[in-house]
Amino acid sequence: MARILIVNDSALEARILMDELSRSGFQVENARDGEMALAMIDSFQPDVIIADIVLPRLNGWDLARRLKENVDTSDVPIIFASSSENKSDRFESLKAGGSDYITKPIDYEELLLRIEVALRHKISIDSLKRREGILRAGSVRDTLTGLYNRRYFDQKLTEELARVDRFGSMLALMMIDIDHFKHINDTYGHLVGDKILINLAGRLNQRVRATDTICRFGGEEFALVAAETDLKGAFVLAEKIREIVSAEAYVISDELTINVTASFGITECRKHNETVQSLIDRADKALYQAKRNGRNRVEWQ
Ligand code: GH3
Ligand code: MG
Repeated sequence: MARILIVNDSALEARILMDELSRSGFQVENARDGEMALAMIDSFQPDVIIADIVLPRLNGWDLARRLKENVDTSDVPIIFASSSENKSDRFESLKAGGSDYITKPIDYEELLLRIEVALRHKISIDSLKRREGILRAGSVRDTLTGLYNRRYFDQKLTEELARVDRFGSMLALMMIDIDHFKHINDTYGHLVGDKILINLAGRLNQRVRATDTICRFGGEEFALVAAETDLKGAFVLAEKIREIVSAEAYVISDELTINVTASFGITECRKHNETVQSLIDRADKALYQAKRNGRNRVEWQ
C-alpha cells in the first residue's frame, strides 16, 4: 500500500484529505508543519508528499529544499497544494523541488491522477536505484567472502599508481596465500575449505584501515593495496596480519578446529616505469620466496 504524507496545518482540511485518500486505498499520515514532516520521514517513509506552501515553523518550499538536499529523501515526489493561482507561486514551487502543483479547492479526481503519476515516477526511480546498487555491489565483490574481487583490485591498483605518479605518494602491495590449502581441502572437503576462506577474510578485514584495500585475488590468494605505506610499513602490517591469521584455530564445528597459516610477499612502488604488472610480479616473487623459505612468513622484494 502506497504511503502518502499530508503536510497541512489545518486539521479540518487534513482530515478531509486523509479520508478521501484512505478510501482510495492509501496509507495516509498528517504532519502539521515542515519540521514535523521532516521528523516523520524516517519512520513513515512516504512514497508521495502533498504539502501546503504556507506552514508554521518550516514552510513547504523550505521543506522541499531540505528533502532534496538529502540523498535518502531527494526522490520522494512532492505535490504542492495551494489556493494561489499565481504563476510565480507555481514556478517557485517547482524550483524548490516540487514535482507537481495543484490548486485548492482540491479536485480529488485530479489529485488521484497526479498521485498516480508521481507514484509511477517514484517506483521507476526506486527500481533503477536498486538495480544499480545490485550491479555495483555484484561487480566489485567476491561472492564467497564479500571482499573486493580481482576486477576491483586491478582498477584500484591502477588508480593508486596514477596517484603515485602525480603526487609522489607511497604505495605498497601485499600478496597473501594460504599454506597447504590443498591439503585442507583434500582432508576435510571443499566446504570446510570455503568456511576457512570466509573466516580468514573476516580476520583480514579486522586489520584494514581506510587507506587499505583488501581483495580476493583468486582461489586462496588475497591481495592488499596499502596507500601511503612504504616497504617498512607493509612489513609491520604483514606481520600483524600473519599473527591474526594463525593465532587462533578456525572453528569449523563443535568437533573440528583447524590451524591455518599463510605466507606473505610484499613490495613497494618504485616510481620509475612501475606498472600494475611489475608490482604484482615482484610481490609474487616475494611470496614464492616466503613459501620456499618455510611458509608462515613474510618476504619482500
Ligand atoms: P602452498 O602452501 O604452496 O600455497 O600450497 P597450497 O596447497 O595452498 O597451494 P595449491 O596452489 O597447491 O592449492 C590451492 C588450493 O586451493 C587448490 C584449490 O582447489 C583450492 N581452492 C581455490 N579456490 C578455492 C575455493 O574457493 N574454495 C576451496 N575450498 N578451495 C579453493
Ligand atoms: Mg596456497
